Amino acid sequence: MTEAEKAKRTATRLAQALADLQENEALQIVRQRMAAGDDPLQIIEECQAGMREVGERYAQRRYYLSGLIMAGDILRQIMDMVLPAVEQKFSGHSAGLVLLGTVQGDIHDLGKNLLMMLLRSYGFTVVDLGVDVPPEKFVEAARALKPHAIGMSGLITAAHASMRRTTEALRTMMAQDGVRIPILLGGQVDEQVCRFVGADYWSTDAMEGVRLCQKLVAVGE
Ligand code: B12
Repeated sequence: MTEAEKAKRTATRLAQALADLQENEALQIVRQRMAAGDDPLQIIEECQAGMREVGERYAQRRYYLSGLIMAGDILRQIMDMVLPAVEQKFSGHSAGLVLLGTVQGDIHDLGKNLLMMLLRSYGFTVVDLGVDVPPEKFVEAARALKPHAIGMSGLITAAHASMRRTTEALRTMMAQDGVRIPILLGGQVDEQVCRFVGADYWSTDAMEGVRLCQKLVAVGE
């Protein structure tokens, strides 16, 4: 077996172990790969594939809510192992300020937290409003902080309407205060959702979110 084939096989094993809720096996694979110096971002990407499969099984009623909870718990442990290894690229000065939150009605936060930790490891200052954040709270924080970007996360369908309400409230505040702050969406979103919400950008990839924020800060300065 070539090195590339071996790598692909262990990658599949990690996504599979997570999808099968095999906690010990998943953690063991990550431990071994971290010790072998594997790319932490690649590990995170494979975990996302495993989590998508968990979601599929839940939708097909092969898993119950307890399955989602277990998968979330395994992913949290994996993130704890992997994220400290993501290099501190720009230590010492802030690369920019980003305001983040999961919108009202939604409590999913693993993806948002991942984005937050990646942004921080790339030197950003992040203010995290948490989950189930009402539009007024986004507006209040954005008005006080004037961040370089505002990121909203949402994974359930109902989050789209919340994102739209929040965007409308933020646009009103920006018009009153004479500022223009880019609004980014993440989670279960796409181009159509972005248009419905009236946001500026969307991504389903935390690393792409970081690159986007870097570009926005560069443009804004
Ligand atoms: C784990 C999980 C849970 C956990 C969440 C734990 C936690 N602390 O977050 C728990 C058990 C709490 C949960 C609860 C529920 N869940 Co749930 N859950 C999932 C699951 C399996 C994985 C989500 C996840 O963490 N993925 C891994 C992370 C890393 O990926 P991510 O969130 O997409 O984030 C990535 C990117 O999107 C991006 N990103 C994320 N945010 C942002 C923000 C910005 C600005 C940017 C740029 C990028 C970005 O970065 C991340 C890394 O690249 C999904 C399945 C799926 N397909 O996603 C279902 C899923 C989202 N859940 C679902 C449902 C139905 C529920 C419940 C309603 C179940 C219930 N009956 O109570 C509740 C929701 C309650 C509520 N009001 O929010 C459905 C939603 C269906 C829908 N269309 O509405 C899904 C799709 C499962 C399914 N197929 O049915 N869930």
